[in-house]
Amino acid sequence: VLSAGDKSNVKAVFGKIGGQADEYGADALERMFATYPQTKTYFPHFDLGKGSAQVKGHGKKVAAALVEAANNVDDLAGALSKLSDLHAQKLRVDPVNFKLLGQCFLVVVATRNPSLLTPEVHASLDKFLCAVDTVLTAKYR
Ligand code: ZNH
Repeated sequence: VLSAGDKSNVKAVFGKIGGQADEYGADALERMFATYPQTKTYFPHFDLGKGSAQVKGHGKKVAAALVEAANNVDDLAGALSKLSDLHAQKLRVDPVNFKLLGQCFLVVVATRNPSLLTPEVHASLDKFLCAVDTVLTAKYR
């Protein structure tokens, strides 16, 4: 459960990332595909080469979903309801992969904005990403 402090840390992170969220999203995906190649199996229809326009476009969508979630941190289930349906019913991404993307996102924040990711903020952002995972995989039955 995210405390009030976690919520304000998460909002502060996305506030700082601001207009660069798209790039963070694309970097996180690129890192996930490179570090955990098994995740590429969900994107057979994508060009996954470095600088791929498809990866950039997808990074933008993922980042927008995270921003939306951060803006609705008190109602993640509501904010992510459609995406939750999509991942459970259509995409059927194995839940383990969400942890991998979350790790990659944290590393991207750490490398692009080292001073931002204090241990406290790291913990809050990790909790937030886990809460997002939980919602996106909640309808798998
Ligand atoms: Zn996912 C899709 C988000 C994770 C896989 N996604 C998607 C989208 C979004 C997202 C927003 C778009 C939708 C529409 O279009 O409507 N994701 C997300 C998030 C997360 C995720 C937020 C976490 C955090 N995913 C994931 C993972 C995976 C995935 C982990 C694997 C690995 N997705 C996916 C796919 C898709 C998606 C495959 C589809 C793509 C295309 O376009 O085709």
